[in-house]
Amino acid sequence: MAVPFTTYLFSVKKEIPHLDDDLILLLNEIASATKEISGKVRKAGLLNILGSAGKTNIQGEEVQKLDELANEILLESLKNCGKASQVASEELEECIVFSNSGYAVAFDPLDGSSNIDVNVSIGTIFSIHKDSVKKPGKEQLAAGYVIYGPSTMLVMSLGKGVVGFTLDIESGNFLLSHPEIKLPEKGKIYSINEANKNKWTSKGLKKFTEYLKEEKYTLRYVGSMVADVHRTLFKGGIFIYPADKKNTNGKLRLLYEASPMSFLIEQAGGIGTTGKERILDIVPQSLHQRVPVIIGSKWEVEKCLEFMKEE
Ligand code: P6P
Repeated sequence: MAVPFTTYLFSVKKEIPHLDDDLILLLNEIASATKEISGKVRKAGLLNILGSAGKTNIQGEEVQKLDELANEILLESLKNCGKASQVASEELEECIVFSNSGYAVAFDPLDGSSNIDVNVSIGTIFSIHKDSVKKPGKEQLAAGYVIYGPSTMLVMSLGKGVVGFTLDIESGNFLLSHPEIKLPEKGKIYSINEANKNKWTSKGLKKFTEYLKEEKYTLRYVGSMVADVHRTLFKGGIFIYPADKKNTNGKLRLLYEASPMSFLIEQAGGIGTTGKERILDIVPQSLHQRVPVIIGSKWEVEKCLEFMKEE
């Protein structure tokens, strides 16, 4: 039988110095919280938890009922497990401090909420630091996401490569299904919301996407970062959410979207940049800071940077 999540964590403990029992407990808590979220997502239409919660969050975005529920499930789990000192959530204006000891966790409880009501893949993204969420992404101890797609998968890195687990409905366990996820050096897919093309602030980026079309690349854009990055991780290529005239720092948030996803992509052999700097080098200035995101296979990201430098 495939290795269960917790068994896997204990089996790699000796190879990963920072993976202590507390971090294993914390990761296990996050995994079980996302199992509960997965259950709710998969029968949302029967539980009257689809649609808007009738409020807007700190981002100025309309909160969906499932956003709120996922946030509550994660907060409750992280508080009760006693291994998180502070948490930051996309849905909360400020950090919540649980105690003065434990790990710092930043998460997007349900990313891609505009897709919830139309049954398209969404996900939970998490990032774990030693003691503060406001450290550069390169200091993450662990980062990952759970994608609620045709199957529920947990994809994670502890700083030594990327590994994937699939939720087995019968046993209720995340079982090891992808022991080593490696990003292809080059892909044939690019992922960007071309509807915003006339608002992009980089002319080089426009030329890059035109170049990809001449090179017969396919465009795939789900509109859930988790789904678009998951496909990029497995198929290669590039995912971009650039700066535009409306979102001058891009739309995606550093702490719980750009940074954990860049960590995974780099660990899988790719590159994560804003177009100007490595995402993992950025020292966060604010909790909900946004950054432009250009992540994916080395070949495409380096080619994109070449075009952006020419402008
Ligand atoms: P747009 C979802 O709302 C999200 O935060 C990410 O998951 C996704 O990549 C992006 O926004 C989509 O934004 O403007 O293309 O709809």
